[in-house]
Amino acid sequence: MSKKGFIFDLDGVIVDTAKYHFLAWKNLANSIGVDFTEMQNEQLKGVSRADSLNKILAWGNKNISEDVFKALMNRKNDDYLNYIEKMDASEILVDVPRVLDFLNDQAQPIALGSASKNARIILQKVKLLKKFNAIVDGNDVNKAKPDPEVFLIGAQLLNIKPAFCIVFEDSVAGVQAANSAQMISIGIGDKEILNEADYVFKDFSEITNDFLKELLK
Ligand code: B16
Ligand code: MG
Repeated sequence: MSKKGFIFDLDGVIVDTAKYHFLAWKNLANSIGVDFTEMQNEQLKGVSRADSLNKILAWGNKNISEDVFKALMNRKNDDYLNYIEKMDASEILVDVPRVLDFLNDQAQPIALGSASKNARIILQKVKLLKKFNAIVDGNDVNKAKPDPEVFLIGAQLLNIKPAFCIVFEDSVAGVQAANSAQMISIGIGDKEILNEADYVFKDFSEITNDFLKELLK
């Protein structure tokens, strides 16, 4: 059995924090007179905080100064942090612990590759931080997904060549990032939406230990 590098996205793969991002962005957008729907929230998945605010401002035709922009980003994040403060292990998505434990048991290196600057706090809250050999989050990257930077840094930290890495992602931009890093991409979600991925599963309950063993060959 060979050593591979397994890289997990956070939001939409390990936990569903999209619902908290939605509430915090909606509060913020509405407070500046901009409508914000769940459909629009879909377009912010995997997108950085600053790029998300830029999209919301564009949807509402708003022009603001740099100082106000920073203040709005901080306000959204404070609100978001209040929501994730209450998170616990019950919010881990189905069968994620089984897959992480299986890979840990096989001594396979595991990294997190997330756009979120709050990734460490969230992993701590749901008590999964210790399962990861490396964490790459929004604080470590200059270029957002679909740029492969986040996953390439992950591979480097795990000391595994990109071609031997496997990425689990729920966003189109994330799947594209994994593909341009020359990694195997596994989409978690809808086959139609994630059609650029090498494999797609609805969730981890569909990913058997036998499938994981195949990836290790
Ligand atoms: P933060 P992921 C992403 O996480 C979210 O999908 C995206 O909606 C969010 O804007 C981004 O993190 C930044 O999050 O404001 O906490 O830094 O899917 O890359 O794990
Ligand atoms: Mg995601």
